[in-house]
Amino acid sequence: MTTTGLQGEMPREQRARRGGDRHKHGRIGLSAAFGRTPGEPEDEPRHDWTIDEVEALFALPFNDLLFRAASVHRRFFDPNRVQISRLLSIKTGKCPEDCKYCPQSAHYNTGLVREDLLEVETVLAAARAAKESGASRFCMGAAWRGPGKGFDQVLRMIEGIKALGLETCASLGLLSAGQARKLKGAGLDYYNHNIDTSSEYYEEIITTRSFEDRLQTLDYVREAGLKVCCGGIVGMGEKEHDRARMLQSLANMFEHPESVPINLLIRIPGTPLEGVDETDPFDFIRTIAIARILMPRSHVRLSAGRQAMSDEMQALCFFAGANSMFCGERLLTASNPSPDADRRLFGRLGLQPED
Ligand code: SAM
Ligand code: DTB
Ligand code: SF4
Repeated sequence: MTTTGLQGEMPREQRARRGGDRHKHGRIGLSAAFGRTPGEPEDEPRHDWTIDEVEALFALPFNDLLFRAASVHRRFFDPNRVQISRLLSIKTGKCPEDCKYCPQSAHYNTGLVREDLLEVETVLAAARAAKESGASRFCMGAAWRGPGKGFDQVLRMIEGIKALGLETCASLGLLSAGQARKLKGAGLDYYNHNIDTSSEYYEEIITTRSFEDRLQTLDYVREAGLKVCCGGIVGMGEKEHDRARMLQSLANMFEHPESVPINLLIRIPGTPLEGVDETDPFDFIRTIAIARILMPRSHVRLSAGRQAMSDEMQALCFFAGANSMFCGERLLTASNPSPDADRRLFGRLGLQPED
């Protein structure tokens, strides 16, 4: 029986809803908004959030929500430390999947320059540079449905990056149980695999695989003993209810993902989502704050989309509990703020990289 996804011995989506009975008080009251649910040990992460509770958090006045999120953040983390990861696209473009947000899908013409799987040495040189620039984790992304030929080459990359003393993360698409075990054997620390949105909205965004497929891979990743990096995207035309359902699915997993990337959609010309309405920055910050409250011990990553954010918006994200980010001019294919801009921001906010 699989274990990661969502709790217990039930089908996954049902498991996501388990525990709803224990906290069936609909919209939470003010005391819960400012603290913990009565009777709940303060430091015990919960896995039984109801949709009503999560939606009630979205409905809180902004200041109340941020106060609560910042209070949770301070109980579990130094609020002035941010974990720094560096991202590299090791295989770029021509992906068979049809994710409507993605510049790398072969279904859309985004003008992207495609690139075959990089050589091990090229990746190790990038990892060395990332370490020198202060990153503690090196993350590799591949435009694959899942690993095929080239997988052994990726295993060698992981071994080499580990030997440099960096943490490793890979995002290679759907995995088999055996592939997850091989990644663990090569020394991989984290596997990134996002649920991206609510299970209901998922098929509006991707038709070539299902939400259930993603949960299956996450189960294999957990069973192999890897840490999970799993989050989603805000700003794809989803409703607040979908954001609440996405966060509920993450928080009700059997174990919370150790890393929760919250991406702001980068609207890429040529993708079906290029013309979607701009997201209200406060709604994005709310999503970060609620991720922090629901998954108090996880690193919440202020992930893609920082280039379109003001310094003030990023500062509010850090206040709301974001404590991880990608540094370096490039994410996978899209641009990211320059290291200089990030250094200035850290200086102005008194933030320090996490060791
Ligand atoms: N192919 C693998 C997969 O889909 O799992 C790994 C790479 S994929 C690019 C990793 C994640 O990047 C996606 O799950 C999505 O959350 C994020 N992403 C891709 N394009 C994005 C965009 N335009 N804006 C924000 N996030 C994006
Ligand atoms: C994640 O949640 N965001 C990263 C990482 N995991 C692999 C990827 C963001 C990609 C943004 C679009 C691009 O650079 O192509
Ligand atoms: Fe392919 Fe991943 Fe992009 Fe989807 S998000 S098109 S799977 S690279």
